[in-house]
Amino acid sequence: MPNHEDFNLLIVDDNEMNRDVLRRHLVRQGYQQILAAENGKEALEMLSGHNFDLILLDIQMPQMNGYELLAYLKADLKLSHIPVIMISAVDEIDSVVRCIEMGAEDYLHKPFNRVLLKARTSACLEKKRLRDQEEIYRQQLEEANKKLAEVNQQLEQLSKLDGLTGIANRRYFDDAIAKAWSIAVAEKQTIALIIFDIDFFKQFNDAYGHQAGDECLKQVARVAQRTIKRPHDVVARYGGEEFVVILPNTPLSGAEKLARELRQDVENLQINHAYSAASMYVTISLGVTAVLAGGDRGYSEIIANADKALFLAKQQGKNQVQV
Ligand code: GH3
Ligand code: MG
Ligand code: MG
Ligand code: MG
Repeated sequence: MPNHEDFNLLIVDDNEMNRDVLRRHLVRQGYQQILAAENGKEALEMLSGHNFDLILLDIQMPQMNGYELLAYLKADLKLSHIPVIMISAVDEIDSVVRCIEMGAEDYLHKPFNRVLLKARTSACLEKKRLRDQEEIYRQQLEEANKKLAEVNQQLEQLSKLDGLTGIANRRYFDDAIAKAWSIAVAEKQTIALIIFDIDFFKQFNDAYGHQAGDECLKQVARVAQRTIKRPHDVVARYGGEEFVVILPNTPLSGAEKLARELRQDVENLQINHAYSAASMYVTISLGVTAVLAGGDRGYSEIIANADKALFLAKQQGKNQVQV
């Protein structure tokens, strides 16, 4: 529970004696931060410079009266949350109803009963404190949810990257090929695919160790990313020592040219491989395919075709491109 002295109170009354009586009562109840205004206009000036927790508002005042000030407060987003207790000599039900309907928290008749004043003031302030606390929690919750969404997005992205090489993984590829295919169908474009696989990699691992094997995979992935550089192309680790490249809007001739470049770039890495029958360095075999998207064929067909071409490349002696 906060202390009474933490609350900021504003008395608005045109009668000096009324203001003093009210102030004295409130001070006796333990409130210390009490400001007073003579009319609505003066009150508004004070409101622009202070944060009040409660306003005790007279109705009949020259210039801006209590109704007018109340209406102004309730229409202002920055002020509407401040509770207002009307304190007035107007002893008519209509006036009470009007104030409550306009958003006043409570109503006290002058001359007021100090026990009633105490009870209503502290009830109002306690409600205000709880609402403020709720607002703080709500903001914290919103902040936490925002951070959670960011973390989830990062996790989602990480879950689509291959842990060893840092390039797209199989999951990413599965999404990407489906998207690229539907775009190709809509645009009536040719889509090409390259699947490649490191030659004699089992022997490489056996001879140089798994760590060297991992390092080799990383280098091959890096060089593939360097060679395949258009923004919509996707290089992914398909599994093990097998990689796949999606080339949207690319004819077979273009894909084949790229595949040959890639084969050369990997051999140029000059990763020694004494147990390869195809070269003195680590090499790859590549299968290339391209189809005009559309009709009733799906993208599984291009994957199967590229796989077949890769199989042929292995069969024909490895370290080569087949279509
Ligand atoms: P081919 O020339 O016909 O492709 O034969 P290969 O030996 O390359 O192919 P095989 O399928 O017989 O062996 C693939 C090897 O790749 C076996 C496996 O241990 C290795 N491999 C798969 N993933 C990883 C990896 O993440 N790290 C390492 N170091 N080796 C891997
Ligand atoms: Mg008055
Ligand atoms: Mg292999
Ligand atoms: Mg393989």
